[in-house]
Amino acid sequence: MAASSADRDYAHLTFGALGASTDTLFIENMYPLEWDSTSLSADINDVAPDIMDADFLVLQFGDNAAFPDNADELSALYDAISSNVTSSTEVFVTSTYWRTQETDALIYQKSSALGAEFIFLGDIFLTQKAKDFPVFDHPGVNIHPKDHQMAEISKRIVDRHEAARDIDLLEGIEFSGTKGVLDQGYLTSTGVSGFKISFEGAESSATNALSIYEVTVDGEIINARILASDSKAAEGTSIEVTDMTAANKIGFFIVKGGASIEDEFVFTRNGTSSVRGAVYDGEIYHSFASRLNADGIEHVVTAHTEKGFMMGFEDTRGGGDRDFQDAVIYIEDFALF
Ligand SMILES: [Ca+2]
Ligand SMILES: [Ca+2]
Repeated sequence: MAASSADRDYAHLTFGALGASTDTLFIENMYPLEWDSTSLSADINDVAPDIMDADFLVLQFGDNAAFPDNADELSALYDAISSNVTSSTEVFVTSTYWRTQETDALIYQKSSALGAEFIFLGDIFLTQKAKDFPVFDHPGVNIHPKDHQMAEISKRIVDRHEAARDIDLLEGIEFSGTKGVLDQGYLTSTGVSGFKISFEGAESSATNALSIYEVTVDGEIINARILASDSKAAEGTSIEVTDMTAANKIGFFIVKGGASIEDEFVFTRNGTSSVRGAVYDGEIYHSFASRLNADGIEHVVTAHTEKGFMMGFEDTRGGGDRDFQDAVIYIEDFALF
């Protein structure tokens, strides 16, 4: 950590944003336990009373753990802490900062088992060079999160705290939580591995095709493909998606009225599309950015759940009943993107 002063580290910023006194803030640097469990029991015993008393707990481990060599140590660390967490504590677990996918997959599992909110940080360091402050001579220190990145980490924790914790999408019931895609930075392909999309129950008078595309680093939308021509009919099934180009971002869209998996959708940067060469004038709603939607509003909600990364779509122009339950999918193994 390399904030310019203690009050600019993310712990102090988060406590300030929550209106909590920093007198009640307890910070413990436990990084040696990420690779060495020798003193695990004794060290956990030392902090156990503070963990058990905490109203708000943030766990950030993994950047110092080699994978797979230290997977057992990292796993044991989470388990030891988890055994001291009570149900009255609001728990947040962050990904690695320097984005280690296999480690993140393990952390995500531990986070789910703990019932914690998982917060992805792995895209923040990519912005670091452009917003470096302060600058340190030592390169090892310099790559740690500094003031701007600390503020971003804190913002993500506070935003998640304020977002609805339990997402329950119900037919015809307006969804009142946070809309849009959480952790879009996580929806990025490494090109080395696929992921699985499961279709869940959804209710709508319309048939909705569920579809995916990639967004290149230059912002071009490419490789759009229909995954299910009728997401309702696909309920209970899943599909594997592979062969995405590394570093491309991933967006989903629904085509109201359905579409054939043989249809070819071509998007321009502003989201207009053509199908089989003709301009498509039906309704399409995108997860990637609300500006791509004809009505300019969000048509998707997302949440990290035990079943994977959930995504729910609203299929009515202008929002309709805003139940975001007109096409629902879970993205599994997304930690391996
Ligand atoms: Ca709806
Ligand atoms: Ca609905």
